[in-house]
Amino acid sequence: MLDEVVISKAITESFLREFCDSLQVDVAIAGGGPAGLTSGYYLAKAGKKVILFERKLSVGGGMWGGGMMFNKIVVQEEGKAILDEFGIRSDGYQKGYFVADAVEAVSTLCSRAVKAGLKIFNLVSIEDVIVKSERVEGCVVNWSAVDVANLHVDPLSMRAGAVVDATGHGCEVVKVVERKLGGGLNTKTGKIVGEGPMSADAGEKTIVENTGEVFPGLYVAGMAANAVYGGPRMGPIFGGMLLSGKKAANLIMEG
Ligand code: 48F
Repeated sequence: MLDEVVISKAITESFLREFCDSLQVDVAIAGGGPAGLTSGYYLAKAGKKVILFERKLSVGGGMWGGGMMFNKIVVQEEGKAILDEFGIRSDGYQKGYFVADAVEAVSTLCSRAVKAGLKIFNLVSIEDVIVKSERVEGCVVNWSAVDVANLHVDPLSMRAGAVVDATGHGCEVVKVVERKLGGGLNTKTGKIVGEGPMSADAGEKTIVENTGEVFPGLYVAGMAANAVYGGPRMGPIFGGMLLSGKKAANLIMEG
């Protein structure tokens, strides 16, 4: 006969074992959109101990909804190579444009990343970072529900060799560093420049250029990179997100 207490113990004990094991990692990623998942996949595949915190119940960020809830995504030639590597099917639309199913894209990115070794904690937000000797050395997390309910509950902290801000348009982790340290970012103003209006081609190019270490120990990837460095948004073309996630992973592995 199934015992409710055994079920409860199985969940809590195995969750807490993995949570404790995650208090000291090589890389912590904020945000489980396409950039964060891609970064996590390449880092985990290379043998890094990597965890990802996603504020919402489900990962995938802005990818599920394609463009204006038409759940298809577009990628260009360079992005297609990453779709192929993950095994995400796509159809040629016209020269240089490929269309994929948004649900297949998110679910496959997530599945391949987790199977490569990425540990995902959903329903958890990164709200702060640990900074020592002017270097980000970890992140500070809390249940998203605490924030939603506006409860006064202290967070917990975990140490990480590198933190990746893949929080999308909000560039939330970089914002915390800017606010608390009064700037000091590796941008032309030392502060967040802010994202520009829609320009698909320029946005896709600059997002890869803008991916990198924005403060010692803190990397920025995906739409957050253009929000920090002042690149344009690009709408529902997603190759740049995948390429940016891969670039952030490579930079961390080289660094
Ligand atoms: O927004 P999101 O999909 O970011 P991305 O990977 O991709 C951007 C595209 O979806 C789209 C676009 C493409 O043309 O412009 O917007 O750069 O995913 C970001 C994820 O981060 C989570 C958020 O819920 C979303 O799933 N997130 C945001 N802030 C936090 C967070 C936080 N502080 N802690 C944890 N997760």
